[in-house]
Amino acid sequence: MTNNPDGIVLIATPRSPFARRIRLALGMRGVPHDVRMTDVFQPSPELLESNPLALVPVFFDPASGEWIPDSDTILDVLDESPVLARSSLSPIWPVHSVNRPRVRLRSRWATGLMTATVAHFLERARAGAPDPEVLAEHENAIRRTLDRVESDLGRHPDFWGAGSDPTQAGWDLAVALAYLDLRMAALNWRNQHPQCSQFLEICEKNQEFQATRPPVA
Ligand SMILES: N[C@@H](CCC(=O)N[C@@H](CS)C(=O)NCC(=O)O)C(=O)O
Repeated sequence: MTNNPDGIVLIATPRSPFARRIRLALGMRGVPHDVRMTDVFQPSPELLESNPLALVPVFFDPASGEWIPDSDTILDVLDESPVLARSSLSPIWPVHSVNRPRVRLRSRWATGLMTATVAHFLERARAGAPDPEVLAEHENAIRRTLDRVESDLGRHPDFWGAGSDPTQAGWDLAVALAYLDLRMAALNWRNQHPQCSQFLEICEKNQEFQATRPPVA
């Protein structure tokens, strides 16, 4: 039994990059919570009850008494949570109104990488032969986005927190790159994206990042 006075619960899977970004956001701030691991391919009654879409992550928000699906929505709820405010913990998104959308934009690129990698994996895993056009579409989106991130890391390092303290976009990028390693190792993304590679290397030194590493498939 963990010490969880606020009653925060996260339903997750060990490999979901969307769940990992929430596990990191909570873990790095030391917010007490319980993680309940599930299997999305054989959804438990608890998962179906908390999220009829049967997707993880799902977050129990003690302030509203509701189960919140979708990692972006969960981060928004956390950002305004009395738990963060009470303990003066760092907000999820920058407080400064000019920087906020710029960090969120970059976070969107990173979660877009996660979405395309999950879709590519599911296409390969589905019964019957995968559609090469669908696979190519996802792979092209991943390559284009990696190219954009690679140049942006040099141009706007602060919005990623490159070289110092990763922003939410920075952690999202690290999670997305690690997920690419797990699901699409053959892409060899490091070859043409040295800045991304260096960024991930730095994030990998973080204890919480290590603690949430997905098990090898
Ligand atoms: N937009 C959602 C995406 C969630 C999502 O796609 N989760 C995947 C795991 S990585 C899932 O639950 N998949 C179950 C399925 O496809 O049946 C988020 O940000 O949380």
